[in-house]
Amino acid sequence: MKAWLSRLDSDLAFSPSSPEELARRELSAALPDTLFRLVTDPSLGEGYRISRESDGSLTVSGGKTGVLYGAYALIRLVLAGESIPDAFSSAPKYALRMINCWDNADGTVERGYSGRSLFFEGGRLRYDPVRMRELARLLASVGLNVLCINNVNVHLPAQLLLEDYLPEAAALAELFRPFGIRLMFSVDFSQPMQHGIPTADPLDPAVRSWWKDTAAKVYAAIPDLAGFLVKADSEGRPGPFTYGRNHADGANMLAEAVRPWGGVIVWRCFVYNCRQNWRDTKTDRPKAAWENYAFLDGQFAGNVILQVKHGPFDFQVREPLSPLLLGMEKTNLAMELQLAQEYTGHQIDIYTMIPMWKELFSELPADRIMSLAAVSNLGRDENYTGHPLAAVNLFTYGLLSWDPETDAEAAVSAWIRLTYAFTREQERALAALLLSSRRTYEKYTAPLGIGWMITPHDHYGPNPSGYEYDLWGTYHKANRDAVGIDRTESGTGYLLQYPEPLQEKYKDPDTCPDLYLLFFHRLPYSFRMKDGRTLIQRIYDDHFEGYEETEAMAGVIRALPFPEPDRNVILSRMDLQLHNAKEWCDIINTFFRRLSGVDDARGRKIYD
Ligand code: GCV
Repeated sequence: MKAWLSRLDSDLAFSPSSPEELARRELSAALPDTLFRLVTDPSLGEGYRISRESDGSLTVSGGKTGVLYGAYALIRLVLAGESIPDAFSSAPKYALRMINCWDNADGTVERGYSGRSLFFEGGRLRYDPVRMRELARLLASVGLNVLCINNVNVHLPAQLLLEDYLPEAAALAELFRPFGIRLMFSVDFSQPMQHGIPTADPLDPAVRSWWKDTAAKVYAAIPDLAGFLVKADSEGRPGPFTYGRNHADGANMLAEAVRPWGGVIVWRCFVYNCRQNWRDTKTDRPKAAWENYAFLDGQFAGNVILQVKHGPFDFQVREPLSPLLLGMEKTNLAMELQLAQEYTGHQIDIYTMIPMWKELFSELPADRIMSLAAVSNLGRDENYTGHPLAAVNLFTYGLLSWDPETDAEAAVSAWIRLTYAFTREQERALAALLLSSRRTYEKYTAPLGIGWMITPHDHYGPNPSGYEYDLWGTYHKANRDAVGIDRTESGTGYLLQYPEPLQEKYKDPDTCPDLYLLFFHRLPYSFRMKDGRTLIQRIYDDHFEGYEETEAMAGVIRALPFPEPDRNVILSRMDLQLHNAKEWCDIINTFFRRLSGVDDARGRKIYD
């Protein structure tokens, strides 16, 4: 058993028949000296209640899966060396707590940094059942309950999950079921066209009945399938626009097909013009999701969930909350996060996400979303996440999707305690490092919310103008005088998509929080920041600081007694991160120095 359950030594060679049986076996192994009783109380649903009886025994009550979540909550406490309170209870805030894998049938993983797919190889479903149970246990131990196993970019033959490989997919679903985890499949909107139907028009009767028949067959094999995940009209994927239909037409057609079986359609809102002409100053990519969906509010079926990326671009280090998440009050919404470190260091650089997620939640009204999704950072590497420290993101994502009030520091410390046998001082040092790692990465990469200075396509390492004359709509327009995009009313108008008080928060460059400054404003290098520094000096300072902080981080990492094999992986990746931070620092500072002609006020080395 790996990651944070490495000290849970119970045997996973058995195949549990139900969450209750699993809970019983897990508790007996982890708390061998404690008497406990499991009580199934359907009224508790996924929630649980734990109480200590007068004889010292523990009663764990919960719904069908609630008992399992209760058991894992207890086990987490015990493994972390915490005392067990006399009574406590909990229930998840979000109904669907999803992991979206971008795994392809050929065994590759799009934006995967932890090895090949855990589920596919050679065009087929192929997996190690013991590892699957290990994975299921990791996910269940932090309350995650939906696993979408295939890429939203559905490539042949992955789409055959619904057809040729359905029996294998059903066997996989059975394996995950006792862990309270339901599978979900990404589907290709044009799939009926592979069956002699000349169109995928969502209003076409033949298309509608193909999806209904297919859903009936799929649900006969996997009655508890969570539903289908759809990327439509996005980055070349097929969708309703081809037929002059909108996304409510498309999503509702699929929703009708899965409704009899209790399924949902999770419909992604990552729709924008990915063939933009960089000369066109009217189109502003962050506006796209709102423009494509806001007017459809209230028109989606009850079993459709719109899944919106947390920011209006695409998982950059810093983006404001997507206005779509604030706007669609009559629609079921899920927020999409990305555990895979696509733009945030490829699981080479240390980047702990929970501080960022907490910022997002602080701006999201309490009941606005009903589910959470995260792009997986999992793969076939021994440790599942490539970098052992990247597991903290999966762990804390689970806790946060159960309870968004989860405290960042407490969650990170709990992960450390479960994963490593450290002293309190070592634990504090690692927690401080992890909690500040996102800010450090932010400092040595693109400045002040501008994003996109990363190497195109691969998305690791600096290339400040790499996307500048490309077709993806991701421009910073740095010239010798200024940098950034004016997205206020006087510019692209993106800011107008926000309600108050957010418009007020961002609209004036003198009061806009520094870290979002260049996301919302185009400013001269001589602009005075709130602390009196010029913008250009702040860019230089941040980059030097980011590198210095990475050097300090390396010192802490090297001194910590990580066990093997983690130590070796962590140290070698730390060296790569140091190199990356140096490249970013020097290249970005040189880029701006060459453009602006302004020297560093502190006389540090910036290359000519
Ligand atoms: C799955 C970005 C990524 C793509 C990803 C896409 C998406 O564009 O670079 O790899 O495709 O987002 O979220 O659909």
